[in-house]
Amino acid sequence: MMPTSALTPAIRDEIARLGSADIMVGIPSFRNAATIGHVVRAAQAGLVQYFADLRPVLVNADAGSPDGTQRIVVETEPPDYVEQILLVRPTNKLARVSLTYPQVDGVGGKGAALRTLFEMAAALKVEALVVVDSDLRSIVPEWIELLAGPILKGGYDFVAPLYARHKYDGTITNTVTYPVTRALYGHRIRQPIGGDFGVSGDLIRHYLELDSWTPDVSRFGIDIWMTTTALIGGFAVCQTRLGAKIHDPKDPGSDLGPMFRQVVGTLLELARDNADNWLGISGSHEVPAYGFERYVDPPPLQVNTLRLLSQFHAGSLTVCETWQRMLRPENYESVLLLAREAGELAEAAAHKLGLDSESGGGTAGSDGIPSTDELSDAVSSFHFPDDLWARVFYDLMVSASFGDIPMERLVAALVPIYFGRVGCLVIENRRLSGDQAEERVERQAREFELLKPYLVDRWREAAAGHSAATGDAAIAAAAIGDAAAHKGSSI
Ligand SMILES: Nc1nc2c(ncn2[C@@H]2O[C@H](COP(=O)(O)OP(=O)(O)O)[C@@H](O)[C@H]2O)c(=O)[nH]1
Ligand SMILES: [Mg+2]
Repeated sequence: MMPTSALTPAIRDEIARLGSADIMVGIPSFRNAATIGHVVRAAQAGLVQYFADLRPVLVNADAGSPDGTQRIVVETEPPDYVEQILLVRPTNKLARVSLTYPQVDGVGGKGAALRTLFEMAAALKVEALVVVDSDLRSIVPEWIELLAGPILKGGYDFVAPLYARHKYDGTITNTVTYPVTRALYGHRIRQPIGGDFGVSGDLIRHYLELDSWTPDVSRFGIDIWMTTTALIGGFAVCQTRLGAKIHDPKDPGSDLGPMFRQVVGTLLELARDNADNWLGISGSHEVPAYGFERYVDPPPLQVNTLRLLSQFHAGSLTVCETWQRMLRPENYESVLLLAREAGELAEAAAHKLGLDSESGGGTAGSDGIPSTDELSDAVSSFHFPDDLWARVFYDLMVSASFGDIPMERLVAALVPIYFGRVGCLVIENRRLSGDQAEERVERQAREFELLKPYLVDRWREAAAGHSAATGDAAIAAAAIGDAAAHKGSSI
């Protein structure tokens, strides 16, 4: 269903006051008082330095943060500060707005904030919208050019970021969204959920017309939804080299569960409803990258690998039945064995390191908990194979589209397996350089491509069975017949 968008009277007033603009920077936020001032200053300076002839507007869509985030946006250095640091006099006055966005169908979150930004951008008829996160430390004015330039100068509709990230950062991207988007839709977009994007006016209008918006899209599903619907819609997509992404750090084992469910749930629903778009595609191709290459070392992150392995094991006790129903028998057996092994290794390691079972809850390298390396050394024999991970994900896709278990339950059951997979990657990458870890991500992505026929075969089989059972000829046609005739690129 198309979401109902009720812009508040305050937002309508803003739109009426602003009239129109050429370029917009949008910043979603929730409790980012400590960092958003820097992002606003960088965006302002970028608009003046690189797009002096365009009429700019900067909009912050906030969740109603109690920490003064919105006040900082409107009170951060006045625009003449830009004149002092750049020695450029702005030709056009910069309109700077902070507003509290309305929920979409009763749901708030990053995606709901972006929906307000899309509606404002469309109402103001902007040519390019640049969206950047409010917890960024590494943003510089040039990012505005790097994200809007391909749209304004190159005719692109969607600009995805390319960053140097620490080898332990971006785990949802590395294990799911990058390899799956690449294997399904054939485009090698390295950061499909990076958070910092450029979008053309045409694509914004397309976004507002789609009826695939769900509650998860109103939350953290928004990024994969934007990227995937741009690909499905055939829009011109490129990447842009931004350098390092430095933002508020998150430990995958404690901070990323809900985000993982929202991102993966969105990816699965889009795959289910657009099978005729991806069934015929094999292989993948490079996506053009804009901007000069950079060499940077992102700051290190700590990950509690013992906790990841313990949570994988805990999953085998709590959601084992769902695993059994969503996975093929041989994959289920392998996952169960691995989860038990993870539990044993984590327990032995905790004992050896003198940690009580509670310490699994702390952050590696602090609170008396050993560093990522020390924890990982203690469980170094743990190995979760690339091909098993790909098969698990593909089994999940088939179950989510044709099985009788609700999507939320399936996605929740994948979370502990994802923890096991991430645990293995962190353990195995601990001695590798950033470049070597990147090569592992590529190897895994190739595995997803190699195994795509495994997915397609099972998808067609399940679709045929499903349509026989329900008499749903439309699904069968979409899944079997059309795929054969599909134009799909097969590079
Ligand atoms: N408006 C709004 N923004 C949010 C909400 N949750 C997160 N954000 C913003 O979305 C961006 C990305 O969130 P973050 O937690 O840094 O996620 P990550 O960096 O992608 O892991 C940041 O700018 C957040 O302030 C929310 O509920 N409402
Ligand atoms: Mg962040």
